[in-house]
Amino acid sequence: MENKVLYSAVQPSGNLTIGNYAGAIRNWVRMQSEFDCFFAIADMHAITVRQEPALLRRRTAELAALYLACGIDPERCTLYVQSQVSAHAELAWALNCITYVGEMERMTQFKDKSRKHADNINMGLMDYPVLMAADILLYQPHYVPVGADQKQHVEITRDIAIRFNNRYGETFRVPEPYIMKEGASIKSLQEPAKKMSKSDENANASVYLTDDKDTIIRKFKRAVTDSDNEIRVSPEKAGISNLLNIYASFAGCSLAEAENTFRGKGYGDFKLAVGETVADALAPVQEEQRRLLSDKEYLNSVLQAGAERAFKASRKTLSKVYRKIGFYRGE
Ligand code: ATP
Ligand code: LTN
Repeated sequence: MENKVLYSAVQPSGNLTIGNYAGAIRNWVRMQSEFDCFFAIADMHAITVRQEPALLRRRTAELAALYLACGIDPERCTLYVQSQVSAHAELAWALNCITYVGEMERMTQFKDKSRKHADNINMGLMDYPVLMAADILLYQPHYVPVGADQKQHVEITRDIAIRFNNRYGETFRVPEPYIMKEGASIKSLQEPAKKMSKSDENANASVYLTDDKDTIIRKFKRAVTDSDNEIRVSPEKAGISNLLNIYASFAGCSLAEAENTFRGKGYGDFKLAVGETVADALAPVQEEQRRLLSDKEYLNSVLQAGAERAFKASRKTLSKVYRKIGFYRGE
């Protein structure tokens, strides 16, 4: 029997955080033996907010190197850059024409980002979920692993797929979101009600994968906690709960084990231990990413092979869509 198909992507829109790592990339590595995986670098999504061109280019390479450094195997998976495969933009157009403006206006991320970028509420920002639906549906995946914040986008993808199938006949597989539990939502170190995000303006709120050990420890030492001194998971203790979650995720233990490890300890020692655990877990990945970035020839060859494979798979779906819609291809 053929393996089930899995699709996911990350935007090269900033320095990746430990949220992206624990909530996304690291889990994919575990899944590649079980599934046929497509992993994209979503540079077309990244330009829905302003990007400096040279930086976007550099971050795309860095993200590709990071995928590989984390253990994504380019022989087993299709790793590619979204803008190198034109079917994404093409399918997005077709899907735009069966998606309603009202649906897009109601998306949580659109509302958040419109508030944050009030001077640049462009069409792409609103259309973001449709492009994401196109990414996914082109490859007919069974599962789409994402962090909890992206679940709504996978749900709208399902709605769009079902709508298209109803209107034009069975065309797309309707994918399932695959939400990771441990590490599914890593919060900001400064405002633990918010998720940790690579575009946060406060550099102390996020731990970046490029941070060195001293920086990581310093950020954890400054993490917001509370005024009592109990180390346990509780809705009233958002800061401490977040640190326990991060620890569990990087030490590879359960939340209950993390609580046991630190029961009776002070906040200072706890924060130091979390910082050291994260820094030590990241060190080998950082080293390998640096090595790969100095070998651009290899990196480019991986991405080119990935784009070729993605091109073939995506054309198959796009041709089917164009036929169903009624685009003339010669009678
Ligand atoms: P931005 O700040 O640019 O919106 P982001 O940091 O939220 O970016 P995305 O590119 O939107 O990151 O997300 C990439 C992947 O990482 C997604 O699967 C997303 O759900 C996951 N992810 C992002 N932030 C976190 C987090 N704090 N905890 C767990 N997973 C996360
Ligand atoms: N919007 C996603 C990145 C993304 C994605 C996708 C994720 C773009 N296309 C397709 C899964 C499937 C995000 O994580 N911000």
